[in-house]
Amino acid sequence: MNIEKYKIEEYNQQVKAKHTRKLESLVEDINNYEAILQKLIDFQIAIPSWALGSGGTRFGRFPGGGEPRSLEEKIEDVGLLHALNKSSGAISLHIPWDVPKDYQEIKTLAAQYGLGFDAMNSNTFQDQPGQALSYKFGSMQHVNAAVRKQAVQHNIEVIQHGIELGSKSLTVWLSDGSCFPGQLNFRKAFQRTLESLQEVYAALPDDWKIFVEYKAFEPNFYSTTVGDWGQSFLYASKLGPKAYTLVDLGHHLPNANIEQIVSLLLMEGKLGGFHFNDSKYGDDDLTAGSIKPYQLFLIFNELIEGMDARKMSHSTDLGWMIDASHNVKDPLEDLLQSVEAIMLAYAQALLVDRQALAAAQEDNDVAKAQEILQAAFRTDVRPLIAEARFRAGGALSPIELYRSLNVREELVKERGSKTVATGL
Ligand code: RM4
Ligand code: MN
Ligand code: MN
Repeated sequence: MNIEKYKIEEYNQQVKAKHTRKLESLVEDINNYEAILQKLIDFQIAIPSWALGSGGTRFGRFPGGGEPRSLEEKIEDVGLLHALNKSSGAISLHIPWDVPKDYQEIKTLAAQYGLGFDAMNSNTFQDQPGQALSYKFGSMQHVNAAVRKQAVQHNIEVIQHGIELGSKSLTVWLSDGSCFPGQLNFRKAFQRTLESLQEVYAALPDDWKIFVEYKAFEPNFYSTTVGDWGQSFLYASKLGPKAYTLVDLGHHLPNANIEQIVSLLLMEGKLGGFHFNDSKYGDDDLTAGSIKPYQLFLIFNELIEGMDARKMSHSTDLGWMIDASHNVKDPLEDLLQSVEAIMLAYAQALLVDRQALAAAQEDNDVAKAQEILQAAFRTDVRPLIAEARFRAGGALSPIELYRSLNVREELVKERGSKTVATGL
């Protein structure tokens, strides 16, 4: 399915007057309005290929129908999102769930929707049919060198797929760890993992980055071999300049100060990428900003502060991705909501009066510092995001248009109600 340009324009015409009214009163209070708007237009968030179908838990799965049956249909889905919001200009693939049959065809299709290929993701957390050796006791940390080799080889294959598609980065998330005390020698597990990662690093093209993702728990529940940002930072530092830490918002222990982690990683030049989602308890993979929007804003506040200090480009110097799972919502609606929440947090953080904040900090004026942050956070920037979308050719309200065009119903008609997308 395709959303024609004229349908977006028609819709925008209907709601334009109301939008303009709201925008005008907001713009009065914003100094560098045009510059902020351009930043919002430039900002793109990659969509994970594995989040286009219904997620599940170990208790069950309740698919809503019309799920993409192939890589082509996943690209089509991301194309729909991008047509509506103009902020989802890339797809992040997970191998072997998304092995392309014909690279050229896939590239052409993606280009038709204006999409690029973001980070490639490897998978050594599941055994695949026909796989020689099992990852039950880990992959890159495994006591058996042959298992480690298999995991390294898989990652090299993922890089090769990525090169063909024009991707520039590899995300490695390892589920390796232990479930019980005594199961593992922590030091040996670390060393083996490092050696395996070094082999993958050696196969990385010069203009590529490798992102080492960390996670505190699950599926291993006693220890994780890349368990927190300290361990990820250690691997990334030992690997070399092409290696970075990736922060997935759901991968911390409760109440972790993620904004502080982000700030220090940026200071060290080792923050590479992001997986956005939200959570109440753990790796819940909920819609970004649905539980702790203030935390999302505070993270963006540090991102902007840290990136500006290093003169980094907001839109291109870090890998921005969503990593989510949708058990009860239409995945496409959920992703539209996530992108919107990320854009809102970004816009609010752009509004922070940085000079005044720095002065309040130097003065130990705690109340003033809080006032400055909360003034930005409590600004309703929705019209600003809508305007950026409008100028880029997207819909003023993507979800409203998605619903009025009956996109999901159309997808169910085309694909059927019992389709299952590859992924988790
Ligand atoms: C993991 C992690 C990875 C993702 C998998 C599917 O929890 O977040 O980024 O590749 O889930
Ligand atoms: Mn992730
Ligand atoms: Mn996760």
